[in-house]
Amino acid sequence: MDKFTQNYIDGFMADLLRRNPGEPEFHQAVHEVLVNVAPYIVEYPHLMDLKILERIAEPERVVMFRVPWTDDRGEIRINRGYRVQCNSALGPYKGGIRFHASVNLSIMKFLAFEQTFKNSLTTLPMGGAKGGSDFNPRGRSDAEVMRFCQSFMTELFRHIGQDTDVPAGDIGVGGREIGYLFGQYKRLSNEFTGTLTGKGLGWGGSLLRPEATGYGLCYFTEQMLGRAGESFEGKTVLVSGSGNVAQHAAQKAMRLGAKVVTLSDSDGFIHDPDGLDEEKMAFVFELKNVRRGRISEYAKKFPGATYYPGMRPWAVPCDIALPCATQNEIGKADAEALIKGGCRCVAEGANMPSTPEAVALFLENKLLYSPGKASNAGGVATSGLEMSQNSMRVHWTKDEVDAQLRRIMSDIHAACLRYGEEGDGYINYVKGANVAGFIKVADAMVDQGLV
Ligand code: NDP
Ligand code: 2IT
Repeated sequence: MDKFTQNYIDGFMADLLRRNPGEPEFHQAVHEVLVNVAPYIVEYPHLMDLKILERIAEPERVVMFRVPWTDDRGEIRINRGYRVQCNSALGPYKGGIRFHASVNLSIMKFLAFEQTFKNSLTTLPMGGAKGGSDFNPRGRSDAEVMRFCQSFMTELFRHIGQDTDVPAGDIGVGGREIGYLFGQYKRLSNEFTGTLTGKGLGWGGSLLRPEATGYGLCYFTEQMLGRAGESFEGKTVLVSGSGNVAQHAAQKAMRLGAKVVTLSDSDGFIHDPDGLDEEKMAFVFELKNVRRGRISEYAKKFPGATYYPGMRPWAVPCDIALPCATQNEIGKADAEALIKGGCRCVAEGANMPSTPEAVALFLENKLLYSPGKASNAGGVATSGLEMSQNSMRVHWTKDEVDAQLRRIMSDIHAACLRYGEEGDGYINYVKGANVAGFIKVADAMVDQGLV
């Protein structure tokens, strides 16, 4: 890299750190994009003069609010709510809501920033946002979750709308929570609109939205493998997490002929050397989505499997890894273990699951490696399809949605190839996704003037 570009990167990061102290995840996400798009910005100096990336890294609006609620014992609880509306150059703000004890401003800003580039890659008209709360739904009754969601929405509702900002699910927010949030939004606004996605199928939801992130991840991975003359057939696959994304990634990989041997949660992971099958998958769906149990129960039910408390799955030998739990779940030592265990492909279902050190190792060792903003975009893309169906007041069939999801994942793959080719035939999907996602947002911002 030439000195001018390096100086631009160094100056940008110094300014970002000064303006946003104590936000390590946000710094990490911006830095990853910056190093890839800086050469492009240097090549097209009007983007530097117009401070396009500086503007993208300053969210258009950040809302932080008190969320008071009462637990089942009558005790008053206080949580903090967030909505970070990062960028609206391409369409209404769009992005999930996360309920997890770890939620803070840094995590919300990193996710909203990532979402802006991801949504650009989907080819659909959506800006980028993220929201959430440090509320921990684990162990809470349905009534407590409902009261929390109602209180959260009582403030959020004034900041969102079908043409303004359309939230959806993320960690800790699934069908149940979207139902409670939608009910309260409808009550306060006195309108039945498509202002949230991931809705129930009977009241405006899209077929395949629950499956879309995991299925889309596998469609993208198929494209990567296909280009290298390979497929899922007969491959050993590690999946982390056991929530929405992990469940459907595991199910699709299995149906495409892979042997999926791990699942996890924040307490540990299970290793099933025989691999998942339809019966085991049905158990996992019931365990996690109906009983809201822990993944350790899998090993009690299926004695061929072993539960490893307090550990992550990355040391299990494999061909393909699909991290689907949370940010920074693959560190340097985990990446080394994956490579040592024979892993040739890492496709991210979670947002930013690999640390910068892990990403560097994947790229140095020329793995097929795709960042979340490319390979997990199928979820938000199908949210975009849900918005279209709501606006048109129609309901597409599963096959119609699936065909569009496959087309979108294939288009994202093509965009990565276009901007990620390294000359020797190796595709740097990180660079491809960052540059392709950036160009569309940047061009729209140039067209729309200084706002
Ligand atoms: P869920 O809440 O359904 O599942 C999350 C899973 O990850 C659970 O198994 C959870 O275990 C585990 N997990 C969460 N936090 C941690 C942690 N700190 N350490 C270890 N494990 C953890 O969420 P999703 O499946 O929806 O989301 C998973 C990832 O995918 C996130 O990064 C999310 O941002 C991303 N994503 C989600 C999309 C969607 O459509 N839902 C779309 C695109 C990306 P436990 O039960 O122990 O907390
Ligand atoms: O990270 C993500 O892309 C999501 N959680 C899905 C967002 C959405 O609006 O469907």
